[in-house]
Amino acid sequence: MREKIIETILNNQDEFISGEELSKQLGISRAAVWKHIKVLKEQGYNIESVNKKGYKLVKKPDDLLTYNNICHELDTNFMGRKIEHFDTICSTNDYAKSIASESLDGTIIISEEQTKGKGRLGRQWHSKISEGIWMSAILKPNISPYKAPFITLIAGASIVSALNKLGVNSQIKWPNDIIINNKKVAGILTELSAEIERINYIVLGIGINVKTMEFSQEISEIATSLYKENYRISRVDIVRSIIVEFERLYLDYINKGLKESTLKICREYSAIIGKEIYILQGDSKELVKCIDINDQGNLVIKDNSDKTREIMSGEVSIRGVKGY
Ligand code: BTX
Repeated sequence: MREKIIETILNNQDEFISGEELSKQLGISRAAVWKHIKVLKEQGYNIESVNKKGYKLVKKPDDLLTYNNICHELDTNFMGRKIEHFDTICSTNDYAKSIASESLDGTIIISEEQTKGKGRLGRQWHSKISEGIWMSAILKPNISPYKAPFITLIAGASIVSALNKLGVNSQIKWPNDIIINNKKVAGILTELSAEIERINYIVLGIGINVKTMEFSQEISEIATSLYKENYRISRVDIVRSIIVEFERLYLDYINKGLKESTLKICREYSAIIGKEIYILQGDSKELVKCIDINDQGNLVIKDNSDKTREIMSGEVSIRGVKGY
């Protein structure tokens, strides 16, 4: 409905359109028109409202995550060739899964808000309106299902690489968190639909806190945002940059089996290699030293009896000794 309101106001060109006229044309009440206009203003639309004249659009927001804003002269082969942008949705991952079978490889779903954003293992992901990037990509790689977890590492590598190119000093907390100053700024949720031999599709969900200044109490100690860390970067630039970085690393892996470029970034920007960390699994908590990320993308650790072990992503959660 909000897109229709924008279209109607735009069709009126430089003239004001009254609330009454809008409600007549769109078949909704004047109160509903007012509510939508309020949200549009919150989203950054500069809409002039003058008593007895109505509404006029002065400027569209540059930072809205629409197809036009993101894909203008974007240098990719298949990522983001189709983008669906929502004002609000339950979860971009859930929606992406519901349309994945009929969708093109590289389709991206983005929403300004998620009402049921998800983390791993059914955890909640806070996704307030226009404060972050809540997006999912539908991927259809021709690889064996066991190779799919590496795509989480590719996503992590492309996020830090994109952020660092935009001047943000961020790190990867293997396998699926991006952190700044020991706090979580982004998370990755990879979901797979597969048969024994082949992948039907992968939904790669990425959540990045961009503009949030105040987090709910439950996560205020562990979460941060780019704005909170004094990085005022446009969401559109971040998404564009991630898509480009991701496609490069992903095609290296899918088409040529190359992992080196991803692993190099994961090691170079690792927040945990060389440090003591806690490994959490169910109710158990073990203090170990993190040694490396090996060529399979698994974490290599030394436990307290000095034994070297390999940990696969998805098995565990990790906490730093200091901070998150
Ligand atoms: P995770 O399970 O590693 O992290 C979830 C945990 O992180 C929560 O239990 C909570 O403690 C904390 N948390 C929740 N919200 C936030 C937040 N906004 N910032 C920092 N910490 C938070 C990480 O799972 C994977 C998250 C993927 C989110 C994307 S958004 C687009 C896509 N759609 C969807 O439903 N999920 C993905």
